[in-house]
Amino acid sequence: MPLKYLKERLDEDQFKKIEKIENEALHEFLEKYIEVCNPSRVFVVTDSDDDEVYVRNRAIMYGEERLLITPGHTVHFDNYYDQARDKEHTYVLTPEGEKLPYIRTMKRDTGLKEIHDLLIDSMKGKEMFILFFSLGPKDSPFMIPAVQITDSAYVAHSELMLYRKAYDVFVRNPNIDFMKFVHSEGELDERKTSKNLEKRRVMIDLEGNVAYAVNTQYAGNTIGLKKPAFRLTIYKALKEGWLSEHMFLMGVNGPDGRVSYFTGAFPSMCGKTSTCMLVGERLVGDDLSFIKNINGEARAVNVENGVFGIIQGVNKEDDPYIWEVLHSPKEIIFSNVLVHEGRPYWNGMGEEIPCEGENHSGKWWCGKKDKDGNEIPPSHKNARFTARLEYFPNLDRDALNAKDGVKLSGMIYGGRDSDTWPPVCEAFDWTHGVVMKGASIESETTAATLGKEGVRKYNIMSILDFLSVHIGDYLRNYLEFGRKLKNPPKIFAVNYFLRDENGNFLNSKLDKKIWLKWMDLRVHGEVEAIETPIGYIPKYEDLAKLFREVFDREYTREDYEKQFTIRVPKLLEKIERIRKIYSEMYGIPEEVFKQLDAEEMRLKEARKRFGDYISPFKFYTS
Ligand code: SPV
Ligand code: MN
Repeated sequence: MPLKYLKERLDEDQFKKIEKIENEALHEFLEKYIEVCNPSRVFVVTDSDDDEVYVRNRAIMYGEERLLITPGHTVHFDNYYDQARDKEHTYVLTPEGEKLPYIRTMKRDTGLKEIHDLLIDSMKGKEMFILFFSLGPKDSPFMIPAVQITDSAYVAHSELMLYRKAYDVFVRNPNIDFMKFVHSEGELDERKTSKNLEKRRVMIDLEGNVAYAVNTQYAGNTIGLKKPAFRLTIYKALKEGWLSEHMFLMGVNGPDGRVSYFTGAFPSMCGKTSTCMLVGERLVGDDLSFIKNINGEARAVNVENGVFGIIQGVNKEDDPYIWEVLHSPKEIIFSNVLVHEGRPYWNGMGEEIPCEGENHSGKWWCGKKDKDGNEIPPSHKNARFTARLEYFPNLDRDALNAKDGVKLSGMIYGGRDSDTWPPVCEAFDWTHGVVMKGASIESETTAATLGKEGVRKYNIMSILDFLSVHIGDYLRNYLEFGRKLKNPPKIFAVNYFLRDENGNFLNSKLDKKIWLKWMDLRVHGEVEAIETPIGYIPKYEDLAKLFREVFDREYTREDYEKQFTIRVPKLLEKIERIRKIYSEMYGIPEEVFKQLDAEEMRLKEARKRFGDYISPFKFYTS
């Protein structure tokens, strides 16, 4: 009897919290992992403020977080070699370990055995936290209830800031179905960071609706509700016919107080955060969106309730909202930054950084090298901040809390592309957009990632790292989703990284605001556009007007012409690359190849008429 077992293992006050929830599956789940992980105490986190304060205090008491000078601010360090998602050791468990393109899979039985062996006694002498959340707004058609078990007070604390607490949902709804997350940071070293990194594992059990992480603390591996859950929700969305996407959600302010909502998918470090945080627009979410068909309309919500954002490069001028949040006395966890005299510092903050302190490598000084001889920067390039969305002055609160989500006007896809796509382009229709924009995203590697710079990497919908289903099935569901909508969102592609033949960027950082304003006008049918072989692009006159209105800036015909030139050879090369990728997989929907062929034909015809590099003005009258 699970409840009997729990009564024996839990203190009376903690057991009472569990007893209030009538849910056999939950009781069995807790019994199983208390037995396996064998913690010395268990704390059940309800929705009360007291419980939250308890978790926060434990994070400090156990040394996983340390107080900084500003009230509410703490710092957390991950192991020097535990600074990012561990793709190598993340597995999607499939019945027989079937291969899926671009996904690391493992036979379910084997994976479950491996992870459970690692979990045995993993919490001995430690405290287990049990937490209840809702992915998406509570009591909404989007809600997915979830339970997290973890022995990390830092992980529990982070989740309380990033997700909607939902203990009450479990109490009110006996036997509600839920997603499950089990995490143990494993043995810690003297700096309170995970020690046995060679035994670091993340396992996604689709069939059991459980995700596991062990011997790691880095949030991208351990915060069950974030990326581990994402693999489970992608699978669930496929089964149920909706979309779970790696997308921000934002509102763009149009004329006369109108707001249009957009989602946006970008690989990391390609402008995702800077787009949804644009000054004067409305932030709803920065990382994950659920999109459902509600009465024939595509409606979207933010899965989360907070931001786990990259801190490198955040400065006063470019990121005023984030800067303001990071400098207010609010609850913020800084991770893997440099700390000197109780203050956090990070690369690219636009202020002088001290030459000593403590960072992810321990005691740090300017010029310090790691054991491979690499110079250690003040903060890790993936150093982050964790903050609640409610702190952001640009938050669209109503949209965040709307139970039916917001009506989606458009979906944006972007990547780092120096020479192929124009700055903004609207797809002809849903199918064209899904295939030729979303499923064709490529992004060039940057100095920030390991390996060679400027190498184009295929990254379908910017979701490749997280896919848990076959790409063909994923695409079929996407295509089908749009077909069932009365009026599908318009699909746009953007490219903030286009360069001229001398390698100079053709746009300034803020031009993206103009593209968004143009999209808003397009979704309301208020401006015309020019038809090109790859989709609709803006008319010069409309952009010039927007640049004038928004920035009081002149936008020249020369700039427009350079930016929106249709680069036929580059576009054809891209089609070749994408076609090759999809032809090497099985089970890809026929539409994918049809769209690629049709676009190739259009490009070749245009080349016959106008040549290789075609001025946008050429398409004005034709
Ligand atoms: C990303 O890398 O896409 C992130 C950070 O949002 S992580 O939580 O590590 O996935
Ligand atoms: Mn992300």
